[in-house]
Amino acid sequence: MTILDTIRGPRDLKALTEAELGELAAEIREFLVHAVARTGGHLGPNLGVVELSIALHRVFDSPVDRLVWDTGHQTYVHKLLTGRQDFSKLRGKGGLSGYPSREESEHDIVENSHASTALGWADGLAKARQVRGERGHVVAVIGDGALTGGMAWEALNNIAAAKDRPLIIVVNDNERSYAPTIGGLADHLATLRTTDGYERFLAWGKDVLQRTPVVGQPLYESLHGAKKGFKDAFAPQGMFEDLGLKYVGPIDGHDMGAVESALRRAKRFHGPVLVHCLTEKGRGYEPALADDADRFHTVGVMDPLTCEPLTPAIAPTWTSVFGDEIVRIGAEREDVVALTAAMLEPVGLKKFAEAYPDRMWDVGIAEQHAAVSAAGLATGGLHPVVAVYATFLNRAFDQLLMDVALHRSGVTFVLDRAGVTGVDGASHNGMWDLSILQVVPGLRIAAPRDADQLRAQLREAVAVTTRRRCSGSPRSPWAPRSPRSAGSAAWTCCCGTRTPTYCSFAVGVMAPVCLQAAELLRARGLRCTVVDPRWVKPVDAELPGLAARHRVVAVVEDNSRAAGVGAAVELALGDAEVDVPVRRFGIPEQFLAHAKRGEVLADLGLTPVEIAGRISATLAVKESAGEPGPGKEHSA
Ligand SMILES: Cc1ncc(C[n+]2csc(CCOP(=O)(O)OP(=O)(O)O)c2C)c(N)n1
Repeated sequence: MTILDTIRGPRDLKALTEAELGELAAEIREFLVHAVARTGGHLGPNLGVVELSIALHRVFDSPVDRLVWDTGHQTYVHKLLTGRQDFSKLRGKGGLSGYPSREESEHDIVENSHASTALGWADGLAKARQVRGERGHVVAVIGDGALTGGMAWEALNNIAAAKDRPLIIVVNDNERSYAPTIGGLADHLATLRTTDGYERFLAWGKDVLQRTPVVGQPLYESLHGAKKGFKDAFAPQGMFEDLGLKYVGPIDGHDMGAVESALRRAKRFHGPVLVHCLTEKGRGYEPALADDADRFHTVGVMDPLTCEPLTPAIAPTWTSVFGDEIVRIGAEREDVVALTAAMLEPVGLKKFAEAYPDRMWDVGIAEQHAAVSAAGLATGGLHPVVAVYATFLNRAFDQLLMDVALHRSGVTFVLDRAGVTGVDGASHNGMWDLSILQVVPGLRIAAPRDADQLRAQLREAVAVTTRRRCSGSPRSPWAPRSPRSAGSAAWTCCCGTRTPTYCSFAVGVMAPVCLQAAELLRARGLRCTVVDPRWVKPVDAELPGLAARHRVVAVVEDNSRAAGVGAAVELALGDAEVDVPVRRFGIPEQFLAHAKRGEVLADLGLTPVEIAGRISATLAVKESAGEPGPGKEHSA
C-alpha cells in the first residue's frame, strides 16, 4: 500500500512525517504521469504544484478555509488529496472533471476554467466572511500567466484597499503560461525571483540584531518598519507592496517545509498578503522538462515512457490549416498582423510568429486587451487577425462590440474550438459565439464546413475588409469559426431535387450530419435541399426565397439554440413574410458535462437519425393537418 492510498482527505496529511511527505510527493508524480497518459489532460501544471498543494492542505483546513484555484487546470493533486483518486475516466463521460467541480467535492468552490478570476472570487468570499462574522481563511492560488489578466488586477486593487481583511494570494510562478509568460508583469516577477534579499535580510536581522545588546532590538524594529525606498535597496518588492499587499517570498515551491512556513506566516497576518512561490512546470518528468515549447501543459493519450501518442493523429487539424494559411497570407500581405492571448501554439500562430516576429503579439491572458489593441492596429492601417478559442471570446464581447464594430475596424477574429469541444467540460465549449455575436452590427461570421472552406473564408475575411478600407467605405470585423474536431468534413453532395420537401441549413461542421440525415429521409421518400450558407451572419438574402419553396426548414448548429443561427434564420423568414416553420437543432440552454464531442452531440440529439426522425415527425404532423404530403408539389 502506498502513502497515497492512505490519504482519504486533507486530515490524513497532517500526521505525516517529513520523510513520508517527500515519499507522497514522489508517489503523486508517478501517479499523475501514468494516469494522465492514459486519458490525456493537464500534466505539466499539475506536476509543478505537488508540494504546494500538499502544503496548502496541511496548513489550511479546507473546506472551512476556502481554497480557490485560478483556472483550475492544476487541481489534479488537490483532487487526489481530497478523496478523488479514481482517474480512470478523467475528463470522460461519468468520470472526474478536468477542472474543479462542485458536484464532485465540497473542497471545490470555483469551476470556471476561464483564467484570472480567482482573486475576484477570493475578494467576494473574504468580504462575505467579514460581513457574516465567520472565521476561516480565504486563499487564492493564481499562476503568473493568469496574473497577466486584467481581472486579476481589478481584484488586486480591491483586495489591497482593505488592510484589515485577511486574504492570502499564492502566486504559483513557473514563468510560463503555455509558453514563457511575457510582458512587464513577467519582468517584475523575474526581478523578484532573483532577489530574496529582503526576506533573508529580515531573518538575519531578527537573528543577529535581536541578540545584540541595547541597540539591537530598536535597530531591528526600525528596519522592520523601514520605508519602502529602503526596502527596495534590498529587494524590489515594488508593485505588490506599493499596492498595499504584504509580500512574502520568493519561496522555493518545491521545498515543502519552506512553503508551509511561508503559508503559516501568511495565515497569521491580519490583512491581504501575497506569497510568491517559484515552481517548475513539468517537475520530475524528464520528457516534460525537455519540452520548452509548453512543458506538457496538456497531453493526449500517450505512452508515458516514450511520450508517443496512442490515439490516431488527426491530420490536418483545423488549427494547423489556419496556421499554415495565415503564414501564406502573411507572405503576400505585409499589413497582416496577428495577436494571441497567451495561446500562441494552441491557436496555430506559432509558425506565423516564427516567420514574422515583428508582426505578432502575445498579449498575455488578456482577450479584452487583444480586441481593443486590434482596433488600434486596424485604425493604424494594419489588418489584425486575433486568434482565440471561441469560449474565451466571451470575455471580449464588449470590446468587440464597442471598440471593433462601432469603429468599423477591419479586424478578423479566428475562433478556434468553436462548437462542442467535449472533454474540457462546461466552460470550454464554444457554444455561445453564434448567439452573442448575432447582435453585433456589421460583423460577418463564417462557419467553414471543411479545411478548404476555412482557407477560402479566412482569405475572404482578410481581403474584403482591406478592399473596403481602400475604397473608403465602411469596414467591419469578420469572424471565421472552426471546431476542435478533424478538419476534413468533406462536403460531398447536395440532395436537392425538383420538388424538395424540406430544407436544411447546415452550420459549418454540421454539414455531414445534415447530409446523412437527408440520406435517411430520402430513403423514406422525403426530398430535401441541404444548404451550406458559408457565411451564417448576416443571413444570406437569398435564403428566404429558397426556404419559401419548402415545407419545413431545419437549421442545424452546434451552438446554443437560443439566439443562434436558427433564430436568425427564423427572423429573416419572418421579415421576408415567408411562412415556413423553422426547426432549430442545437444546444438547449444548459451547461454541458464533460464527455467526448460525439457523446455530447448524441446526448443532445444532434445525430443524423435524431434529426431525420424529428423532421419526418414535423412533416407528418403537417400532413395530418391537411397540408400537401411528401413529394407533392407545394407552393408557399
Ligand atoms: C480567459 C482565458 N484565456 C485563455 C485560457 C487558456 N489557458 C489555460 S491555462 C493557461 C495558462 C495559464 O498559465 P498560469 O496561470 O501561469 O498557469 P500554469 O499553467 O503555468 O500553471 C491559459 C492561457 C483560459 N483558461 N482562460
